[in-house]
Amino acid sequence: MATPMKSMETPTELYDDERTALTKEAFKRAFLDNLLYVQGKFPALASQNDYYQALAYAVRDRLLQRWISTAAAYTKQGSRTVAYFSAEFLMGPHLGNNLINLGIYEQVREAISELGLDFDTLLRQEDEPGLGNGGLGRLAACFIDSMATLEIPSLGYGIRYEFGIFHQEIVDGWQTERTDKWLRFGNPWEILRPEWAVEVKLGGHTEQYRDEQERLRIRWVPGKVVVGVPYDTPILGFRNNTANTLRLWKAEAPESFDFSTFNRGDYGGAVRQKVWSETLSKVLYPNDEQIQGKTLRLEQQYFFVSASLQDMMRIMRVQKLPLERFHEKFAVQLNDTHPAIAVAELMRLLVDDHVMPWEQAWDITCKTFAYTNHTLLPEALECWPLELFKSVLPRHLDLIYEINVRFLDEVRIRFYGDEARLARLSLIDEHGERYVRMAHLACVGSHTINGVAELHSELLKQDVLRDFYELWPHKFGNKTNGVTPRRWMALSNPRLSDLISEAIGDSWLKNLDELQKLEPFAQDAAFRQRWREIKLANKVDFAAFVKERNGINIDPASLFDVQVKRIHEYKRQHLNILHVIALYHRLRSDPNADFQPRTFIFGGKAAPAYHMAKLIIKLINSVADVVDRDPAVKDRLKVVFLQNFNVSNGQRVYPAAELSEQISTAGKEASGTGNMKFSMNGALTIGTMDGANIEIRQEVGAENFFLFGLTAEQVAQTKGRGYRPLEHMTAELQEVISLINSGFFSRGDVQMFRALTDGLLWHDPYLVFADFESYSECQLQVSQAYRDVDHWTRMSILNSARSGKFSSDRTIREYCADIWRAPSVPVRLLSQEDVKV
Ligand code: NBG
Repeated sequence: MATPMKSMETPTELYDDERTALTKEAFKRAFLDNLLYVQGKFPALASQNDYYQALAYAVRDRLLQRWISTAAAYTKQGSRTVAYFSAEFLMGPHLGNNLINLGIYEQVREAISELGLDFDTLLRQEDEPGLGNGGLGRLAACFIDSMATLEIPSLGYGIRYEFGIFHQEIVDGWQTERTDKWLRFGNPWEILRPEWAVEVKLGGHTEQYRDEQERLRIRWVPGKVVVGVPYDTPILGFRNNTANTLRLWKAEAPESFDFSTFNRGDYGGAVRQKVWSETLSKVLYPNDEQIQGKTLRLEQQYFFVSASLQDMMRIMRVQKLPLERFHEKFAVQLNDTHPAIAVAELMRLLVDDHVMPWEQAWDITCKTFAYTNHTLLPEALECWPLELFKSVLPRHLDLIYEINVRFLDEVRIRFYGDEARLARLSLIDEHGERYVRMAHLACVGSHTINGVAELHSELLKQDVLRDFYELWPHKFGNKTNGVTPRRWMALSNPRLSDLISEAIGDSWLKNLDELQKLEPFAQDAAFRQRWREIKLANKVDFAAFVKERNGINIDPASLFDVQVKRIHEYKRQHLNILHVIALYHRLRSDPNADFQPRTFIFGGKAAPAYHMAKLIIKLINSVADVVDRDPAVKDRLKVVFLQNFNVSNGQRVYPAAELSEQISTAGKEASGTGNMKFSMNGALTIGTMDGANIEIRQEVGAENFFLFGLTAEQVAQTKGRGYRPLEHMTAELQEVISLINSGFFSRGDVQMFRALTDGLLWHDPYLVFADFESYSECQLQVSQAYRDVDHWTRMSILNSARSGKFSSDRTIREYCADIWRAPSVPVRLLSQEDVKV
């Protein structure tokens, strides 16, 4: 592997003492010290993981000074702080990224190899913290990276799941899940802060009482109490002195034993309480875009939200700020509705615990929160059955009723006599079984509501949140997603990053719009040649990785066509694989056909209970298997399913991709962020008019984008007319379906894929058939375009050059300006003198 960003090595001053100096000698010394004093090993006994840990601790020591300096600067300034509330943070490995941001990647690599160790092997030892499902969790990670880079005081608040997203293994073509034991060897990047632990109540009931001043108050008598213990991870800015904090909560029992129960001889009962408490932060729910109405999930959400709000109140106390100024001190962003219970919890803390008048508390609450919606899929909108909700959060249900009564009073006056509208807007769904609607709670309690791409934000206003839009149009806006170019270019694609820096200087990593300066280079034949060589080198690396993982050979000269993302019907991996089968059929029917060799690469996890998604994985693997064994298509067609797609594997695949598949049914993908990573790294997109694809196409130019399929409007019309998939059946599609149903890909088992093919023939809710022909044709254009090597390279360079908009720095600037009103606070490094005890 090449090393990231040779040109970027400009280590800024750090502590220049013997322990943390940046000289290679000091670093080696620290590394070997850690091996002995932290890991308790010496070289003859040390494993690669011991070396990784020793290295990670040496790096951590070198970033703590920034962390302390940042804390000091923020405390002194009393600055406004963004609190990003998210049930998921899909961080990916820390080591490489921290080295990039500190500007010491190359130096450390050299130090390690001078000690006779393989640096890349050590990097690979890190078990990535996979505390998220997909786009939503990874967005949170990109956002906190950008906030640190832009020097915005911020805290990420979430859950320290003991088990993150499951590890996917393919067995006989089927997905199987293994628990993700990412903490097994310890986590050198986090620091436990037991002194800031807080108690969180759950269950029980409420009662009225009079306090000493004879005021009537409400007391929540909980059924159980857990302790939230914070674990802090520093989040470095890129080449500045900022180190913000990601604070994740672990659930523990209040006492390690319930001694009264124990003394009665009920050892089992005593332990049960402890075990139950720890269950709370045990595991991430592995569903994206599908709610699971489980009590434990609601408890998790409330647990981290309550712990975080209490923590923020502690910070106010430390800084001697009155609670009346909570909204001035903190801007809270709700990452989807998962933390929406925060609206009711802040009200409870202010009204019940701090005896604040309702109106004032409500004013503070509404000025504190803003809500981001991430999906239009109805099955993902969180609703809690009333009884379940009451059993976990009895006090909050009362508060929600009160919020609702006051809210509906307002609506009644605005929309005189419109009873249907009242029912639609109510925080409580009263059709049949009653539910608490979390999106409604988020909308009512937030000053701003945003979607994550232009189209998505429009559809929110027209569709899912239409009534709220009609009520409060001023609350609505758009914030198109972005991704961090530090991880997704500098770290993962060092060759390309070095070439870019050589051509236009290296400030593009802080200001991605500067990539525009690459445009003239698209006309430069020598530059194009180097651009191609780099893509080829990345493909060769990736082919070696596939060989090691899947045991198959793929040809780096073939077109690398990639679809990596969660497996979901709306994302239409089945559209892709049906097209692959069509190509296979063409090749078998006409062996001498003129054919552009292609390697189709798939990757992604299916929610464990999502049978159709798992069947799609099985079909992809079955096709891969047949194609691989068939000499008739050898060297022309290959299909690869990459196991366990995660951040680390993403870092390998984006740089090697040439075609990016963004083929969701229009109107279904809120934004997409993988689409941006591909484009930055010079892949061309084949895609529908959906999510951020539309904006990517607008930026890179229609002539540098392969568009196909129905628009969101046409999708709606088609469905409105009563869609019948069979009307879109073509001769080729017929062959494809017959081949699957004949058992050709399932060793004669004609039943295996029936659920899939029948689903398409008779329902096809995501309009695979309606778009199939348009997709096939567009793929032909791709193949033709690929043959014009120079033209393709020009398009590739322009994709990268015009991807500046899709930096998460741009997104965060917009959030800061329009929603958070949080100014930046540059950090000055403290000297040793400043921190002397
Ligand atoms: C996802 C959307 C993506 C979007 C990410 C980040 C959920 C609920 N939503 O299109 O499907 O890019 O959020 O905004 O995971």
